[in-house]
Amino acid sequence: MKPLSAKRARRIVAGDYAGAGRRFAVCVSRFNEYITRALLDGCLDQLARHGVPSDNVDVFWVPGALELATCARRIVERKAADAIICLGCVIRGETAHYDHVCRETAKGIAEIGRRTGVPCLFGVLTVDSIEQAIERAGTKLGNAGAASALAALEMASLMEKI
Ligand code: INI
Repeated sequence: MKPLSAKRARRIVAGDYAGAGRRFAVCVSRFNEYITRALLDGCLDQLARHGVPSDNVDVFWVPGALELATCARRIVERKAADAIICLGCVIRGETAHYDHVCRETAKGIAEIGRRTGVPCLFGVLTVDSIEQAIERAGTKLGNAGAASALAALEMASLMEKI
């Protein structure tokens, strides 16, 4: 990232993507597992590419998106990670309580980050169809798991620098 002029601020701080020495936890939902496995794959690949050794990555499976925040909170309590990546997939066409699941999942995950200062990344697809999910799980619109891993790397670094 190009640094802004130092004259316009006392200091300018941004996280980097260096993963060596950092610990990450990934909480992943079994619901829509065909999709979430692809997100997990993209996430783990991105962490490895940025120097995070596999010994520093824990993966926790939960039943559905609504359980992601509960799992993340326990990880924070155990001081087991510098950042937590939550992966899931909620598909509107297949659930009557889509809005409720999306809202509560997003709120729960965001709250953990805000309350504890441990970055907690929202890598949950909220889509209208399985086709849209596939597009975001490693095909034409990238991989949301990989994108969340990058955000987690950046936030873990930033938290250390503040
Ligand atoms: N969980 C998901 O992760 N994705 C969904 O699309 C979904 N649907 O369709 O309802 C879903 N529901 C389960 C929910 O997350 C909880 O696991 C369940 O309600 C038990 O608390």
